[in-house]
Amino acid sequence: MLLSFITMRLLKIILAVIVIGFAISCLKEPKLMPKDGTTNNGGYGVPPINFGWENSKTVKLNVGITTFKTNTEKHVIAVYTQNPKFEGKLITCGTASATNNFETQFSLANIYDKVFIQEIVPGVGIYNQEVALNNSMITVKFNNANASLGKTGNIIPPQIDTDKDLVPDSVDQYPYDSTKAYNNYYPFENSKATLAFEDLWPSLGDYDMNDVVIGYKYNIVTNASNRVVQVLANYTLLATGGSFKNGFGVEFPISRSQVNELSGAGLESGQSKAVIILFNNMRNEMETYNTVTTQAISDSINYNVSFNVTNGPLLADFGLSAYNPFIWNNTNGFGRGYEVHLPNNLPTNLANVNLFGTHLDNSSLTFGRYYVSKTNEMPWALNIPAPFNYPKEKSKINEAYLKFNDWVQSCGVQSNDWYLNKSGYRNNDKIFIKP
Ligand SMILES: [Ca+2]
Ligand SMILES: [Ca+2]
Ligand SMILES: [Ca+2]
Repeated sequence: MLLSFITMRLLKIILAVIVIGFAISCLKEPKLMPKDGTTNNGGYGVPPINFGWENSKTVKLNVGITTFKTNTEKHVIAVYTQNPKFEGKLITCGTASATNNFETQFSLANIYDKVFIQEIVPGVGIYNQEVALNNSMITVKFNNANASLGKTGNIIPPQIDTDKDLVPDSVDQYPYDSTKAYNNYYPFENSKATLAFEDLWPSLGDYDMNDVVIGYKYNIVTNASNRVVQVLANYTLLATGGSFKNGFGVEFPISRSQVNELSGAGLESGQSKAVIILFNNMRNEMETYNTVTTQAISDSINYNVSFNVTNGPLLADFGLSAYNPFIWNNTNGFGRGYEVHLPNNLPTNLANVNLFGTHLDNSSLTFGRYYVSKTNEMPWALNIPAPFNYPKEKSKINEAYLKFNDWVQSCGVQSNDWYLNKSGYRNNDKIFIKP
């Protein structure tokens, strides 16, 4: 009796230790290196171990249909944030057939916990399903019995297919081009995400996150077989809040040789993957910082970039995301090797990995850990999946955004909308708002 009581107590204590351990480590694998004990953490307090600083999640989606009449029949799958009748935004779309499910991969802001999926059957109608994003890999089946037929606009015109790519004109976003069929977006067709960088790497910055600020969006064009054929990108340089001569580029998950007809940027040599360079020195792009309200304000700088992809990968492999954007410090005494990426994004071939682990950087090729600091795994860059009003010069991000600490301390569970302009979320005195 006593023995079993002691055993129960022991079990409860072990369970409690396990639960607490999980809670402070963001439910991820244990940390591999000890923290160095210094206290410079940008005023965020101590973030939980292994906090990823991510405002978006990656979702792999596999949509199958069980009711094809013939092996050649093709249906279109479209994935929205919610029912498009109620302002749902299109994320991704493609073809499903009896032999191939529609597989896709996309990054979506953590504020979304479900998606709305349509199966569009030419000549018949639209079937709808709402799916919870409770897993990073989601499998969905349409058997046209578990889905409700759309009530309006459900008569899809007859299967005229002008370009003969087997996607009917009515659902082909390029009805006169057999090499293209669908548009896929990050973050959305009519909305931009924002990259905010600190540029003092491998030293720690002041966390005003405004040294380089870039708004951007992607349209990844796929063909009738769900393969990537073109990348259409738009970037806007919003702020250059520092005296360093920073450059900016993006690495894409294809080889350099697959890029053709690039316009609006340069294709960097010495790289095995496709790396496009928008500019080498931000001070040549923008005259003033756009972070100081008493200083003259520069216009933001717009870059339209496009390239074709030869032998393109499936969208399920290429994904829809920020890809791998980075800045580097082109100032005398630094150089091309001083790359700064989003936390735990890989360096490019041209990064100087001998700088890893120097000063306050805690990157390690051995441990597969990149661009987080020794002091509490702080990032040098954030990706915000929405337009973002960045802090003024020398205003820390957590003083400008009042829910930021809550987001960090809760491991991203609470206040995952910290960057939105909601009542009580911002201290506008600390935020740069263009007059
Ligand atoms: Ca077509
Ligand atoms: Ca087409
Ligand atoms: Ca700064």
